[in-house]
Amino acid sequence: TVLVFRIFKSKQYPQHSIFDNRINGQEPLAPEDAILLVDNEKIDWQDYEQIKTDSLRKGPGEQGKPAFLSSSETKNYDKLYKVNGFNAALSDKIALDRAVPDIRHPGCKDKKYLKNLPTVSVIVPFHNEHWTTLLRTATSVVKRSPPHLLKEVILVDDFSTKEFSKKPLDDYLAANLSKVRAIHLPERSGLIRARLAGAREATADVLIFLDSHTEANINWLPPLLEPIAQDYRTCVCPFIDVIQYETFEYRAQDEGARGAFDWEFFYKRLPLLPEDLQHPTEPFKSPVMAGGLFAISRKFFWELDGYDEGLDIWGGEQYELSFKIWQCGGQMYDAPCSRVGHIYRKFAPFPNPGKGDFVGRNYRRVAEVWMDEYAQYLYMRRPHYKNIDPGDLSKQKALRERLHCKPFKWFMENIAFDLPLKYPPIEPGDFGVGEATPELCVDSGFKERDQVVGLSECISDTKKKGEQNFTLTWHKDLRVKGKSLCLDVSDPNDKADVALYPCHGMKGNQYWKYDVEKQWFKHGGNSRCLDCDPGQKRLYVRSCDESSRTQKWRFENVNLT
Ligand code: UD2
Ligand code: MN
Repeated sequence: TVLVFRIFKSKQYPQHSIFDNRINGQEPLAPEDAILLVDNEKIDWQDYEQIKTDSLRKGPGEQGKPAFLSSSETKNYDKLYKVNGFNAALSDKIALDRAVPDIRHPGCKDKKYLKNLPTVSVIVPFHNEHWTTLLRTATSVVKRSPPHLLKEVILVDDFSTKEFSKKPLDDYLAANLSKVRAIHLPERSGLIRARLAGAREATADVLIFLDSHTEANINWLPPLLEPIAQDYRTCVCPFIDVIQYETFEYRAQDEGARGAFDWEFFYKRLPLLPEDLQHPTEPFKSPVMAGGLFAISRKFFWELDGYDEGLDIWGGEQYELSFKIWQCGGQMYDAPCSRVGHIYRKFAPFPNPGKGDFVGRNYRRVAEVWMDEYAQYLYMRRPHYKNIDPGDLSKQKALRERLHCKPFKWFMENIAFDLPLKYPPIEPGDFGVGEATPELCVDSGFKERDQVVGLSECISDTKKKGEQNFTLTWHKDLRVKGKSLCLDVSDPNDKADVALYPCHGMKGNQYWKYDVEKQWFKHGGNSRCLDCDPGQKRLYVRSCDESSRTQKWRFENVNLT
């Protein structure tokens, strides 16, 4: 193995050195000239014994299979649903340490990671989280983390009113989960200040934030930590899987996408880039995080001054931190081999805590501090934001100055370069795919195998018809969302039809390569391009032509669920 030298500027940040300042338990080096020897040996971190015992588990919800309540068990169903927004009665029936399915890309199983990884503090804010979903979060983290990497789990109780949140929780943790402790905030502080309170208590090299209704999947930690060990100014997000709110089934939401937003600040996703699809198990750059689940070095988090403390209750903090990371010298990645399940609730069960439009105010703060002239795109959709008083922003603006952070224009042009400025539309006619076909989208029209695919008017909110959601996967095929049908061209002739065929993942007739620059969808080995006749709403492939206006395609953003 090769030894590399790493030199940390520990004079400046002695308390935030990324690794504990010692090697193999020896006495810490003097912080002034700490030179850390890092062995770049890589190892297989997977816990094969646990994988094997987990594979044998049987019972409700085991292996992430959908579970159900029997008719005699539905007594508390309604009551618990109402206060949680998910089937909490069913959660109580499922083991806290249940086995989840290994749905990682097969290549993840062969991956090795640095032997020498930083330690972790996991921080989980919660407000009135249901007992068993909260404990399942903590249990899965402890169960699936190498013990010497996991220093602590801090549950931050944001002034919950449910009875177990105080002493019963503390007692349970003391008796069952020695690494997990709860801190109880004296007033409702919102998730942002709750995360900050947890981060201030945390002592490990890396902070990992999770929502209070999550489950860590197999070997989730090393893929999150390695990019940070290599460069401490890196934030890494896991893939977020779906724990279905009704059945607790554990499944993937898709095969990965780059995080983004529309100009009403709804979280949206952009397609992976061609180079990302080339390496499906490698971390890829993502413009913004979903918000709840990410790893960041403690040192970098505090260099960025954590979150803006003026952000209240819920919302907008994911944009604040993402913009800050990119604009102020960091980078953000999604790591496909790290997966964490999350319950996307059916509805939000919490009443507004009497704080008015806190989301609008949060958005205004983020826009004013970080988005420069691009803030107007937000205000165009939501003119009333301009009338909200954002409060004192001097601290945030001073930070931006002090860290010499880049302009938002840089972020838009270099990181979120494919985020359309016209999304969502202001005028109905604004909405479209491709320059020459401003109102037409590829539409598989609920057709079946072997049937030809065409174009139809893009679906707007008022016209809910058509089937226009596709996924470009790492197989480089284009799948109809939610089905295993792919866009397929078998005819080698000019203007060959595009038809639906079961996805085979073998490239060939189903191989599509998106050229970001030219906005072409190139098909198969013989390099034809996706083309159309807007008049006849026909779709076909033809030889690629730089001057054609009917060969330029754009992805509209795709909704999260
Ligand atoms: C998403 C994020 C969430 C956060 C939010 C925007 C994911 C999976 N989830 O919404 O983390 O970024 O967008 O702000 O990316 N909580 C408190 N105090 C409060 C309200 C919430 O502690 O006043 C806790 C809550 O118990 C949970 C976490 O904060 O653990 C996130 O809240 P959520 O689950 O309601 O947010 P979600 O998933 O809808
Ligand atoms: Mn959540």
